[in-house]
Amino acid sequence: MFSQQFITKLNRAQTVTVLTGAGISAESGVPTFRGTDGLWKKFRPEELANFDAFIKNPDLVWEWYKYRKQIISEIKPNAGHFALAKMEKIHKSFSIVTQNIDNLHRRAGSKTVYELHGNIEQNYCIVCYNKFSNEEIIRSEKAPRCSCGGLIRPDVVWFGEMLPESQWSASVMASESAEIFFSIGTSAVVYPAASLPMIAKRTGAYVVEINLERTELSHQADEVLIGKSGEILPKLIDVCYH
Ligand code: BJW
Ligand code: ZN
Repeated sequence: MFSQQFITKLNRAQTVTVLTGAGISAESGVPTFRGTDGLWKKFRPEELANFDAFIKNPDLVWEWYKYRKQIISEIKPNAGHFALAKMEKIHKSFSIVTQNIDNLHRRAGSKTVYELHGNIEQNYCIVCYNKFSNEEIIRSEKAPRCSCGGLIRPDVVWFGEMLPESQWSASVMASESAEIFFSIGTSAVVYPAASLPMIAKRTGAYVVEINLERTELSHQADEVLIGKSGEILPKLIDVCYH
C-alpha cells in the first residue's frame, strides 16, 4: 500500500506538515460538506457559509450551526486524529493545519494545530465584537442577539472573508519547510487552504494525499492513498515506525 520511497522519507523526516479537512472527522460522525452525503437540507456550503446569507436568513444559518454544534459536542476523536497526535511525538517538527472547526485534533492530544477556518466553540457579536461561549447562546430558539442588539455569529471563516492572519502565515511557513506534506480528507477545492500542498511541493516536499477518492490535488501528489484516514494512518504508523 505504501511505497518504499515514502516510508524511507517519512522515517527520516524531521519536518512534517499535515493539512486536514472534513474527511478526517467523518469517522467520528461529523458530516462533510460536499457530495450528496455531506449536504445539509440540500444546501451547498457556499449558500450557507457566507455573510450575506447570514444577514438574509440568520435563523437558517443558525439552525445549521446549532445542528453541527450539537453533533460536535457528542462525538470523540477517531483513530486518524490519534495517529497524527502520535506522529507529532516522533518528528522534530510536526504541524497540523486544519480547515475543521471541531477541535478534534486538540482533543486527540495534538499540540501544534493551526485553525484556518475558526472554531465552533466561540461566537461574537457582529456589532460590538463581544465574545460568547456556546453555553451562553445555545438555548435561544432563533438567531441569538447581543445585549447591544447586534446579531451573534459563530467565530468561523465564511466565503469572502479573510483567514486569521497568524494562523495563515504559520501554515504557509510550515508548508514551505515540510519534507513530507500530507493532505488528508479534504476535497482541496477551497482556497487559500488548497494552495498549501502546492506551496509545499514547490519548496521540495513529498506530497501524500489520503482520501476516499481522487481529488483536485491527486494529479500533483507524489503518493495517493485511497481509503479511510482512520484506517490508513494507524497502518502507516505500524509500517513506518516499528
Ligand atoms: C475522507 C473520509 C475518510 C470523507 N477518510 N477522506 C474562484 C477561484 C478560487 C478561489 C475563489 C474563487 N471564488 C472565490 C474564491 C475564494 C473562496 C474559495 O475558495 N471558493 C471556492 C469554493 C471556489 N475562498 C474564500 O472565500 C476564503 N477566503 C478568502 O479567499 O479570503 C480572501 C478573499 C477576501 C475577500 C474576497 C475574496 C477573497 C474563505 C473560505 C472559507 C471556507 N469556509 C468553510 C466554512 C467554515 C466554517 C464551518 O465549518 O462552518 O470551510 S466552507 C467549508 O469548506 C469549510 C471547510 O473547511 C471547507 C473545505 O471543505 P473540506 O474540508 O475539504 O470538506 P469537503 O466536504 O469538501 O471534503 C471532504 C473530503 O473528505 C472529500 O474529498 C471526501 O472524499 C473525503 N473523505 N470521508 C478520508 N473517512
Ligand atoms: Zn453587541
